[in-house]
Amino acid sequence: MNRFVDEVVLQLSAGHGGAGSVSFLRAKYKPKGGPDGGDGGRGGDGILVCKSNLKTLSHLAIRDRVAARDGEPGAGANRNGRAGQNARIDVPPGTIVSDHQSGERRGELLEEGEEKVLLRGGRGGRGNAYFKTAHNRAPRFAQPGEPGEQLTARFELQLIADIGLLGRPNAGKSSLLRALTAARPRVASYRFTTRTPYLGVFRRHDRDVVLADVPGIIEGAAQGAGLGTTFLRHLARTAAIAYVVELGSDSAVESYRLLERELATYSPELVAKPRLVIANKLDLDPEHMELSEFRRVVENSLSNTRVVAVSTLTRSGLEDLRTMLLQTLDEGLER
Ligand SMILES: Nc1nc2c(ncn2[C@@H]2O[C@H](COP(=O)(O)OP(=O)(O)OP(=O)(O)O)[C@@H](O)[C@H]2O)c(=O)[nH]1
Ligand SMILES: [Mg+2]
Repeated sequence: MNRFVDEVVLQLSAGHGGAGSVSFLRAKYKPKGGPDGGDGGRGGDGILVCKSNLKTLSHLAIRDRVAARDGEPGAGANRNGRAGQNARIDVPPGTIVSDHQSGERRGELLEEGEEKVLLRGGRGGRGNAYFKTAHNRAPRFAQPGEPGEQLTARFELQLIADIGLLGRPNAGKSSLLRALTAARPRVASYRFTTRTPYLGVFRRHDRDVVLADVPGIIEGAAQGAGLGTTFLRHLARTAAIAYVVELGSDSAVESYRLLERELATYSPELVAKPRLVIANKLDLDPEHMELSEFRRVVENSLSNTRVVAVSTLTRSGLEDLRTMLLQTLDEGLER
């Protein structure tokens, strides 16, 4: 399954501990043998494992529960039960797991190979052999196993990118990702071509910069219009945001304001990140009439906001753009 899934709720349970055994040695000629009930085995843990070959949570969306195995009960002749097998749950880097009911964050996995025990299996119960004392040489009781931990877990994926591309549909975000990186998202002349986030990497001064192309946002996106704003979660980890507007239809200023507005409604933290403004489709504004006006408005409204003009069609301005993206990233990393 290749669907892009970035949110899943799953019922998770660790294994219960096995019960301790009540047993007495029964050997010929030894009618009153001592207690020999073994301990139960511990229940398996629920463990998260970070796997960088995974890019989405779609492999978890097809299940509704994951359970580790219970420990086996103890038995006579002091035999201890075997421990239950752990449940290992693979997740992509950038996964956050929280308690679905309380919202409490329970874990976050960022790097390949990282593991986290999310739920502990129950301890096995002691068998009756353990309870033998001078006063009670033949205990007729043993401990039950402890229950394993349970959790209704919410898995949320936040992609790991340095800079997010934010823009209205058709502004040319995917074209930019194609022009700057080896990523190959679809580009088309209709709105909402991109329906799921897409990552691309470019190299500059021996550093890798990861860009995230997310679906376009429209007026009212924060209230769910268009594809809504839930995919903006993938901008949460970025150090900076690049606003992409298109020249050529006299809508650049209005677009910019709309992006700011929708982003502010979604998350004040995202608006506060360092930003770069990319005016794309410069080829459609050959006299730079719209560009000059756009620059004037944007650079006046926020003193340290820079505007870079490019055309992915003619490839003009792309070198400057790479340099400025790196500068903006560094600004974000210094904070
Ligand atoms: N003239 C011109 N057209 C461009 C330029 N960049 C992109 N386009 C065109 O604009 C249209 C939209 O480009 P996309 O890259 O798909 O836009 P997007 O922002 O990813 O759009 P959504 O995925 O729908 O949000 C396509 O027809 C592109 O060919 C440019 O620099 N100049
Ligand atoms: Mg696109």
